[in-house]
Amino acid sequence: MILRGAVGFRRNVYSKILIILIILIFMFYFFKNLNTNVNNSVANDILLSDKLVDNSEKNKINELELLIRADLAKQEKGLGDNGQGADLTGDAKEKGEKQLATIALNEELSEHISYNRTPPDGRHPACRNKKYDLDNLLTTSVIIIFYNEPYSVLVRTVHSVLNTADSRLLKEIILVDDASTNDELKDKLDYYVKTRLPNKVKILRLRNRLGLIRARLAGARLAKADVLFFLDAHCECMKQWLEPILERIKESRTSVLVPIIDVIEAKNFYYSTNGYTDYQIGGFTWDGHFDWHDIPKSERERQKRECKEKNIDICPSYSPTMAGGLFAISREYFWEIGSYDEQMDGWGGENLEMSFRVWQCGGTLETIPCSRVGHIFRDFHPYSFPDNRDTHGINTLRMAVVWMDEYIDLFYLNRPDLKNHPGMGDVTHRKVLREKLHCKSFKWYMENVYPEKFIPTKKVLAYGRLASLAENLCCDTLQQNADKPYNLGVYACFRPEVTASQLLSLTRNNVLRTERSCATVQHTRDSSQRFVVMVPCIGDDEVSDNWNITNSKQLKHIQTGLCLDSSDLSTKNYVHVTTCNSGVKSQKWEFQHEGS
Ligand SMILES: [Mn+2]
Repeated sequence: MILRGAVGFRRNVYSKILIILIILIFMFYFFKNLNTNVNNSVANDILLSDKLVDNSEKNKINELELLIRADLAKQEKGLGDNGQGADLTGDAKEKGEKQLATIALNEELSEHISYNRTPPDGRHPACRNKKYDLDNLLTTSVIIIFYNEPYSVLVRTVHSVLNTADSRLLKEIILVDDASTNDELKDKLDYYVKTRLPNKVKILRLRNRLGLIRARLAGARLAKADVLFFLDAHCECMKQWLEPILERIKESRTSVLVPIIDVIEAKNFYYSTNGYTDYQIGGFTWDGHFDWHDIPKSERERQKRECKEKNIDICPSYSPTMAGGLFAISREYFWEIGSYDEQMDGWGGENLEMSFRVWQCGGTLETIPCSRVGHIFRDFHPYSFPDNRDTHGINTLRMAVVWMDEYIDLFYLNRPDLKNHPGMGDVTHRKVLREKLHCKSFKWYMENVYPEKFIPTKKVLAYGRLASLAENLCCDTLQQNADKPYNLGVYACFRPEVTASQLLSLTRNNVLRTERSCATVQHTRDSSQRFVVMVPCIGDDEVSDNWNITNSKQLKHIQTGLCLDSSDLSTKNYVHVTTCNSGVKSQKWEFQHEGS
């Protein structure tokens, strides 16, 4: 009984195990098949999207071929040649104007202009006489990132590179599609490249939008030439733009180079060359933006001492920063010096980060005047940023924390909103990089690379907001364009933090100024009331307008003897100077901080 019972029990267990095993095996095969089905359908997708596969695709190819032929038929021979601006008529004109308002670019006109239109030759005559040994120059990989770029503009950029770069110098053009959503940039572009362009043009398709910085890194990882040349997707290259750059990198491997960036107008595609010598170099503002400024005297002196060119106009110009869209760098050096901060999202800030890093870590940043590339400047940015984050601000914060040392306080003074910002993320690996490369301090950079840069809190008698004691009004730039003269205004005081628009300094040279503009007094016969006119300035020394704080807290313009006055003003008005009267409250002002 016991035995039989035990055998019966065991038999029962065996059969249960057997059933479970069968179920498991069944499930295993079921899911395995499911898996291969999934894989097969992915494989099918890939096959389907790969052109020139089977007969069912023929119709599609014919369709693409027709589209491309229609594009070519639309182009008007000679239109826009030699960089001329062009006009459309009728419906096309209207369409172009609408596009200018919505995407800040006349795409219709771009489609009427040949991919091969010629830019002007705006180079300095001394550049035209230069000879280059093409067989012994370095090679270059041109890397172009695009996100929903107008198709014809992108294709013209590629043609322009192919038309102007000697084949011995151009190893490849790598187009990186940062997950564009515009259909034209998919099959049609693939087909165009495959059927119309040489093999050295490659397209890398990113599955998800990575943003400019990581997309560039993806392109750079594929590149094989000696030099990486990053271009925006809306450029046209002038004759011999590559040669002087490649020559300079061969001579100085740690020089990061930018061409002169010419303006192509978004409304009529006019390529403007703006004279031979009248080019600008890069600076920055303390709120973390790039700006342009003239070549300072000290740099001209350096060129006279160090440049081997006979004509000083074509010497490389040291530039404190770069705009970032167009530059060339030795491929090896790009990786050695820390490529990019790959945790920077979207767009913005990476150009100042690279500029400071290159200078502080032993390289140089130079503008090469014999190399010129046209760039379409748009009035506004037509694309949204991923998740609508202020990537420019956060990227700039990451940069400032790693590279600016104690000068970061000036950044926070202009951008108090970014102090302790939770979106910054971790920058430890960039600080480690700075250590590893034995980079110099930001103080060194300021003193040696950009000594003419104004520091709002140093060598000043007072700084901060300049508040009226009569009303809740502070002097304010009203965010007017600092590239040209504007009238100083007043606005309700921002408290507790000062904002960039209310940040003024009175320097030890008695100059009243913002970071970029110096205060003068309007020239007028009517002396009773005059506006305060802010004019662009770099150094204090060349400014002939001086201001004093009097014992009764007036701000007195020395040359005219008039005093700053807030009477009859409301927010957003222009402030004025008038006859001094120490008894009126509207002439009493107070700076936020004493100078040091
Ligand atoms: Mn651009």
